[in-house]
Amino acid sequence: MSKAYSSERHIHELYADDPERADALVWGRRGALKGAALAAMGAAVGGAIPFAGSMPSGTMPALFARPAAAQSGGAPQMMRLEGKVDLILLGERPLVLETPEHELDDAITPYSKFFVRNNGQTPQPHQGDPNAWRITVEGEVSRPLTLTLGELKSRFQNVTRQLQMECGGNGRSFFAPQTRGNQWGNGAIGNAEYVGVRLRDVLQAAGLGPNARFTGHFGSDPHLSGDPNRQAISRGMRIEKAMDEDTLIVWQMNGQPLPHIHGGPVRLLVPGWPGSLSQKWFTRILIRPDVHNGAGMGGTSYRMPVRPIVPGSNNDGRDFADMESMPVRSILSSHAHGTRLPAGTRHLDIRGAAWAGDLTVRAVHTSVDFGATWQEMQVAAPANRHAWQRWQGRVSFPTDGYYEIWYRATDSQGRMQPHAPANWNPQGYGANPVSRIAVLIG
Ligand SMILES: Nc1nc2c(c(=O)[nH]1)N[C@H]1C(S)=C(S)[C@@H](COP(=O)(O)O)O[C@H]1N2
Ligand SMILES: [Mo]
Repeated sequence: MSKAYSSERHIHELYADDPERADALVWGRRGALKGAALAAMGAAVGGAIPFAGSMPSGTMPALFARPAAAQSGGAPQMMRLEGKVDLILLGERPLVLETPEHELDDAITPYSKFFVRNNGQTPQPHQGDPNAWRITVEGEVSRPLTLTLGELKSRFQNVTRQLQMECGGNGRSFFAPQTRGNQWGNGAIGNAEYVGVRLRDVLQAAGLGPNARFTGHFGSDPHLSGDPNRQAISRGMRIEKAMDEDTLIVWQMNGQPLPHIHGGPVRLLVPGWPGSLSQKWFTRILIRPDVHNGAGMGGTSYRMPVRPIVPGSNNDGRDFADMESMPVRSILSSHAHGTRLPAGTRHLDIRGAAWAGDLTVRAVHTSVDFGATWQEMQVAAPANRHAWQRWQGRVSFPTDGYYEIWYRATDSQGRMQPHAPANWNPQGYGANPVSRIAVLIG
């Protein structure tokens, strides 16, 4: 919470230590916020709560909600890689860096603000001519191929696309009970402009056999243990997604050679599906008759319950299904959580982005009265299929005080971000609840 304001300590601390007890004290048994509790909460958030009357019972003010990235309840730890802004450090080994949501304010995410997710060691940067980098295509093909980057560039049609790539675990921190893995907020997303070739064109050159039904992806990054016989990550997908015109092998990001940390010289870019499919330091694709069995496949990895399971329960994931198109999500990028505005501010122009896996976003709505009323924002068309969509609009505040801006998107099939994350699963995929930021006026 950069730009956050301080507030009376005791309720704040109570929320940090024991949110359930704090909630019970504030809301009491009848779940109505009034009298002394209302005054206490107002004091704690640093201002009156004009729409307290429409706060759903049991709602923890956004200001007290555990900062997504703070594993231990404290302020998130930041890290600055060369050429990047401060990103939220979720893990050092392997290196995992989340973009603060309000930094995702560019239509095209620059290198400096692009999240980083490694599963293994960061490999040594490729030495020498990048055009000599080789990839192989093998398995259920009639002509196994080895192609240099130079050949990829010259033999196949080069395409330029803006594509969104989102970690399968984006939003994981919103699950309760907490699930294992990096506690992402909404910032494991980037929308960059890539140059590459269609994986489809390369697979057609290799000639898909009659049993070509799935892919397996390989990269050159060493396993965390250093064991050369183990993969850092090696995921795969249905052949239909490999043949999608937006699934690319890319070497350029935002007009520059693909940066090393993002998989340069060459990576896969599989937009709209879990980011783990977008193999960095890409060396090999195996075409298979059956589902791939590499690291990150099977069990509960990137797999979701088909029938809901009891939150917090153990499950080996045998009956789960591989996660494919990512669910609808929105971010608010114009203002940080905890923003303080001058007394008398009555309107605020806000903006952000929204996306929905393979689908598009039909609408984005915001609420400043805890979801009692919603207002439709303007949503731009995507630059191309699989690019995110920017949204903007104006919200109004009747008086000074503590507000929350809630925001939620609806996809082209009418599915909306839920009020609480649905379909709890052991590794915390697909949490896309309505998001909110706290704003204090005066
Ligand atoms: N070779 C390799 N590719 C990889 C990974 C990895 O650890 N190694 N991480 C995957 C995951 S889980 C994600 S979300 C994206 C992150 O890409 P980025 O670091 O460029 O943001 O890369 C994917 N590709
Ligand atoms: Mo990921």
